[in-house]
Amino acid sequence: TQSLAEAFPFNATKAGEHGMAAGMKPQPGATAVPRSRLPTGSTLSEAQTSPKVGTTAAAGRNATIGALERVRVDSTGQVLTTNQGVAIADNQNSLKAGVRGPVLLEDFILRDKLTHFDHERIPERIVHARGSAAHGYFECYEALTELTRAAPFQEAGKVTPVFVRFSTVAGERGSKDTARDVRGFAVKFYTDEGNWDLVGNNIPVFFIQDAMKFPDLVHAVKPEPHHAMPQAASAHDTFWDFVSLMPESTHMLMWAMSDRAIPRSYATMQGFGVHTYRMVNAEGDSVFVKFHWSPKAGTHSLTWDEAVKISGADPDYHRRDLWERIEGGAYPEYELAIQVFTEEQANGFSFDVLDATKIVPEELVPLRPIGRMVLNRNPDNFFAETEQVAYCTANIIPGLDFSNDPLLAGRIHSYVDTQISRLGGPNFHEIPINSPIAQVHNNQRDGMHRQAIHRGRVAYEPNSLAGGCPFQAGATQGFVSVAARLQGKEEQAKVRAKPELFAEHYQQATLFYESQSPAEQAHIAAAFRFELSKVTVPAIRQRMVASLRNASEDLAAKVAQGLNMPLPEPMPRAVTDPPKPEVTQSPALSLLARPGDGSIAGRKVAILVADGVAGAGVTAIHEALFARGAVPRFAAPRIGPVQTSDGVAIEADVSLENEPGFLFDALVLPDGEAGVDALAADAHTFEFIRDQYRHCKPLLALGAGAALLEKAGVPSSLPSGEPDLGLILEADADAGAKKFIHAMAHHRYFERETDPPLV
Ligand code: HDE
Repeated sequence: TQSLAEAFPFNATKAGEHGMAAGMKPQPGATAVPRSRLPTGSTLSEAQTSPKVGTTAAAGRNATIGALERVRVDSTGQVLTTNQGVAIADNQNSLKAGVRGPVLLEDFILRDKLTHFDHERIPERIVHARGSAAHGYFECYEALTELTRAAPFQEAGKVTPVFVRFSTVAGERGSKDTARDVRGFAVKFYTDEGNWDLVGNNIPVFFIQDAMKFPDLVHAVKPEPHHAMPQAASAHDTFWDFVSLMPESTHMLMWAMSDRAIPRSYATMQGFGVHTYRMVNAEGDSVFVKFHWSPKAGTHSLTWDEAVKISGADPDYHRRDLWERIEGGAYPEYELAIQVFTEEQANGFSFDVLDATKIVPEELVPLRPIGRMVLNRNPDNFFAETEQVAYCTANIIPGLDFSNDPLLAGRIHSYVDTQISRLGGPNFHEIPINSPIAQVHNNQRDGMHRQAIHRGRVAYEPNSLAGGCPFQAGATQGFVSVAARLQGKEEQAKVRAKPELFAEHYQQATLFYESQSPAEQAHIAAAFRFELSKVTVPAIRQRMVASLRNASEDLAAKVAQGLNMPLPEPMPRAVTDPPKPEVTQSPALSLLARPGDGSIAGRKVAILVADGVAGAGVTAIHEALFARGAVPRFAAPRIGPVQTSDGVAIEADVSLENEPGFLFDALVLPDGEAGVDALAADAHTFEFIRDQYRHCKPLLALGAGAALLEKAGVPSSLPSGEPDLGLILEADADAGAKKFIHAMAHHRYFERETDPPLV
């Protein structure tokens, strides 16, 4: 018998065709950085043995693992096949009539491959297209049976698996992570009684009050239709044209121009349900609730200059951070809290709780913590899970219900509607990431891509032929809507109108601005200045500043000054004598109110090194940071081994050009004259230092390293003359590490900031 190689001499073996490289197996554990230096499971440099590169999923406390196991594919040791399972002998050459002849139509193997490829893309989400997600669990602190019969809250310690997707709103699927934008915070709870989706944002209010206006808002913020610019940005005419004509946006604009819109990490931002929802107990009694997620790591954001630079160097900044935190074991964690109030209380508030442009201040109704959520497993496959997941505000379970918020009503319709076209038909609930753990039994049948194989001849209810199954659950088990009261004749008439309190647009915008720290207020003014300076039509700028005068004269004056324009007359108000607000200062609205647990886990630190540095000191710092779960990295002019003056072995895992300084949360400068001179010969060093300083991050200079600070023009004290607590000069590495770790827990040193920046 003839061998294949003899039968097809022109069809060389695979290894031969690709050269020797294809025949070489990757070396297990071959990474640039010694594994001992990376957090366990880190993907900073992926080991070949990593569960992410291989085919075995990482372990995690997550009941969805079992359900997804059925559809996991492990190709280890398997041959290539077509989609019909036919083994493919040759995956390199199409079938031709002769070696130099035409390709034959009968090549079903080529057509199978190309046809599938041609249809690999699905439409992206119309908003929130760019996102990243993770698996995890929600754990309830105590039974909430007095408030709700919802499954996740029925006993202390009850664990419910979740899948959480974070997103930006305006940008397309491939856009940058660090745009100034609202972040989506969507949680799918796979509860025992069906899926509950809490589809929230990282900002507790919204731009508009009624779903009727949503397509207009989105059209205004998306790239302008004639030239499709700008991508992932609100700093353009159409957005500001729309919002300046929509005074109800003012409160949301305060949040969107604040540092909330440029979070440091998905692990350091809050999440909010936004709308008022209801909790319903087993007796059918209901209360209003607002949902709040607060990160255990505290709320921290970027500075604008930093966000702009990061978007160039690492557009995947937040996606990478989320992935690496989970791979490294620094699991993002959030506490869930509710604000509970009755309908009667709500009727007495100075604002309407059905108005999504209003918060319920924490000082008016305190937060009650009810559980925690931990994200501990990365998806196996981005498309199958993160892209195909379908969240929907209509997905609620017994024990929860909606309020009459008109924005929420539109959402209850919109999500399923958009998903039917995005995911190709009405059966997307069967895609593994969307299917509930609770079993699905109903008489819905057929449609595109049906997976379930329903047996029997009965597809209707009531029936006797199937013994009446599946049967109605009844009020004790099934979902029952709260019989919401309709109050008086006026509410019962059909109207296109809004409640009176919806017309007051400024008091909570004022509350937000006045509750910020001076640094945060300065950032808000600078953000308005930046965004409006990109607007080309002066009338839009004037209208916006005129509107801001109703929220804050201080802010309006700063913005007008920043835009070099006279202060316009205030915009006429719809309501001149609004009810007195209950709260005029809400410290909880400042990001500084939630500093976190003091941990530095997951934070990235650059340790600059070059040939000639003193190795022992920087190695000691590296170890101290690593021991606390931070991610220290040696950055040198070139990657690879560094010749230290004391012979301590150091391997640089990043270079000054491939990971610029603004990608790090903190910076260490080494001791050792020769090494310091080598660093000073590379101008990247000074960019590193200046960016770290300008972005108000902690810096540690060991011994001779202090000379670099001076050369970079970094002042040794604050503009006020006070000492700069984020700037640490130390000869001794152990003492330096201690002070530095303490300084990192404080995050940022905004006292350094001047406008314009001096460094
Ligand atoms: Fe959404 N929104 N939205 N939205 N939204 C979508 O659903 C919509 C609103 C939010 O990670 C879309 O499947 C309308 C508020 C998140 O997959 C779409 C209105 C809040 C996500 C849609 C709103 C949100 C979406 C796009 C006004 C915070 C991403 C694709 C009535 C509480 C979920 C899709 C994910 C996604 C409609 C307003 C949050 C088009 C009509 C308010 C986090 O259906």
